[in-house]
Formats: sequence, C-alpha cells, structure tokens
Amino acid sequence: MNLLEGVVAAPNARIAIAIARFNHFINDSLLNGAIGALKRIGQVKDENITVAWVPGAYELALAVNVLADSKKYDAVVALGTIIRGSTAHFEFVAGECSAGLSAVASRTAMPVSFGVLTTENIEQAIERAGTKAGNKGAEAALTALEMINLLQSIKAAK
Ligand code: INI
Repeated sequence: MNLLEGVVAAPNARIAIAIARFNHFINDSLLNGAIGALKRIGQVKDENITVAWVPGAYELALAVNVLADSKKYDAVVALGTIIRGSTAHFEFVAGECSAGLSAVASRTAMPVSFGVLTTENIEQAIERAGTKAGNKGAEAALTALEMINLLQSIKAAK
C-alpha cells in the first residue's frame, strides 16, 4: 500500500493571505489565528507571509487568482466573514466567493484554503473567530500547509 499524507510543518513555505475588510472586527481575529498557526505550528517564517486586503469576500477570488498567477506563493489562505442579512445578498456573495476560490485551486493546482465564515449572525461568527468554536483562520492556515506538503508527496511518489 502507498500512503500519501501531508505533514503540517512547512518551514520554507511562502504563504499569501487574502483577507476581506468587510466585517474586519471578526476577520482581524481570523488573521491573528492564521498568522499564529503558520508561525507557531507550521514554522513558517515571518518574511514568507504576505497579507493582501480586499474590500469584501466577493473580491477574494479575484485577488487569489492574481496571487496564484504571480507564482510567488506556495498556497493562499482566504479569510473573510459573510453574515446573513435580510436579503438574498448573502447567497450571492457566499456562493461566488466559495465557487471562485475553488475554481482558482482547480485551475492552478495551488492550495487555496477557505477560511471564510458564512454565518446566520454575528454571534456564530465570533464563536468561530477564536472563541468557543475555535479559530477558522488558524484551521485554514494549517490546511494550506498540509496541502502544500501533500501535493509535494504526490509529485515525488514513484
Ligand atoms: N462582504 C463580506 O465580506 N461579508 C458580508 O457579509 C457582506 N455582506 O453581507 O454584504 C459583504 N458584502 C460586500 C461584498 O463582498 C463586495 O465587497 C461588494 O458587493 C462589492 O463588490
């Protein structure tokens, strides 16, 4: 049996974080969680982390697309928070954001992790940004590192 699995530590990885300003009071906590996990668990160097701010989650896919094409990064972590309102806006922003990010990953074969909260209310978002339901920014950061290592193992496998 051949088992291919990615470890999490990636000391030479170059990581871009694309983050939305909309709901930044939540996203700032996702960013802190992501950077902390990259450095403390992933052993990623501070100088190898780049942060790109976009206006809202809808713009994440475009920015991630260009970051991926720059070939300067091994993975991109997308961070944002989309909170349901009283109109259908949430569905469009969340749907396009998620589909756009996965399209970039498929097109480029570069890991793009989805650290975008899609919640019914602010309380659910706070719970997932470093309080009782963990920190989805940190989880997304570690997922990106695991995928970098997994893809390298797949390519190196005989
Ligand atoms: N952007 C978000 O990141 N989160 C939201 O909850 C949100 N809502 O609900 O409106 C949101 N809207 C802005 C959107 O991402 C775009 O920036 C805007 O539509 C301009 O393209």
